[in-house]
Amino acid sequence: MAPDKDGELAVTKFSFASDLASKVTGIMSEDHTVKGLSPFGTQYDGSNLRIAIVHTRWNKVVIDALLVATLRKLREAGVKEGNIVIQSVPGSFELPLACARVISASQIQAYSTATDLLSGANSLLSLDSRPNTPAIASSKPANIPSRPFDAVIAIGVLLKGSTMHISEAVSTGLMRVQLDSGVPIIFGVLTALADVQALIRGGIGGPDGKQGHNHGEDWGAAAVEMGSQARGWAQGKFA
Ligand code: DLZ
Repeated sequence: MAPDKDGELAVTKFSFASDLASKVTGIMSEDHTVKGLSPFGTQYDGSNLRIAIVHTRWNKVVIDALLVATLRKLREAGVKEGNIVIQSVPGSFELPLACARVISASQIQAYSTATDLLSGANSLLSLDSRPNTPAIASSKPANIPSRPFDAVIAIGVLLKGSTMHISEAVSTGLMRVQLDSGVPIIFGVLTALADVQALIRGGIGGPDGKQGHNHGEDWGAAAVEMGSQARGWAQGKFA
């Protein structure tokens, strides 16, 4: 006996659903679609970059894991220890202001270094040839890094539905900071529906504490890529 119309529809629906499910499973098992940043052809050199990380202290266990992976990736890309500045803030809501101020602080540092160098050069020009005079000694620039930050990584973990309004404010705020300052802000703010999801996204989920993908790696790589690109663009160069 031929199946009735509803039966056919049900079978068709079922096979469509199972096809879709297997496609989704297939997609999810491919690393780069779901699990993180797809590798880019260019290998960026971070050895000349200066990068800030601003992280929150809410949900510290996940934050610590994200921070470790971010730092590991920066070091792997050649970013020097002395060129990484880490600052902490209470929660994600504080991230936009902190990132904006941290960028300004690095510009102030760079400006004072340039001024020190200039006044040092001026003093040298006005000096006679006596070596090691106090004026020469004081003309050495203080040990302040001479570059403003090339990129800032903002790291936070927002948990559960009650923080969704914070999440929106933070992403809008961080976007504004990067567009206003011209300094790339790497968006390292996870919004998770439950603790378990946050742990997975910090690569410390599951019973063994090793499940998931640590997004900090992606943020470290993104900071080096965007920092290098933005510096090139500022000089009229394309990679
Ligand atoms: C208030 C609050 C809550 C409920 N949850 C989180 C969170 O899950 N993650 C986070 O980073 N911060 C949270 N905060 C704190 C706010 O971001 C902010 O620090 C305070 O409201 C003080 O401005």
